[in-house]
Amino acid sequence: MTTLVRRGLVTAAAFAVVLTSCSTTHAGKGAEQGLVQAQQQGPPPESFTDPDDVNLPLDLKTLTQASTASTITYTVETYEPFKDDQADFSWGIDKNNDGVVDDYVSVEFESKKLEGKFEDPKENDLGKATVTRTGPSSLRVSFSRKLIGTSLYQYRVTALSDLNHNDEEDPGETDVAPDTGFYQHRL
Ligand SMILES: [Ca+2]
Ligand SMILES: [Ca+2]
Ligand SMILES: [Ca+2]
Repeated sequence: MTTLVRRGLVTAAAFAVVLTSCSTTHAGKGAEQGLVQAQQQGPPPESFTDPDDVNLPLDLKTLTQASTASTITYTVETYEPFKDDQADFSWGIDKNNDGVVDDYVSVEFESKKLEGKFEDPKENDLGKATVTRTGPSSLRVSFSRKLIGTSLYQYRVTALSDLNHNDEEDPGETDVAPDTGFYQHRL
């Protein structure tokens, strides 16, 4: 009887050890996978809504931001559909959060196609940005995270409807989001 109980105890103990080691292994793997996924995917994407507030072809509606370990991606959606040759968007990036825009991500129609750029305020080209149409009233632009270099920055978005076709941003031709300040983006 004593032996049986002991054996039973031993068996139970051994079983417990197996269970523990199993669950430890699983937890470790899960945590590792979670970490790798977090590194690849970054923080969850965020979405912002701008009001239907200008009487222009490009009226900003929804802006999103997302990031991975290597790439930052924005999308823009307007209230009305726009053609490629009407597209003129820029994301003014404030890298050091001092309220002054340092660089721009721009999407414009140039050489008969949509072109994305990462440039400084003097329009010096600092890197490329990849543009994709995602719908009749939306597009996506992505660029290397190295071009920003910090883990927290802010930006604001401008849509330009060049009503007088002078390739300049004139009063009454833009919709800006957010209406005041910046969107924060933590990478
Ligand atoms: Ca708007
Ligand atoms: Ca700045
Ligand atoms: Ca103009």
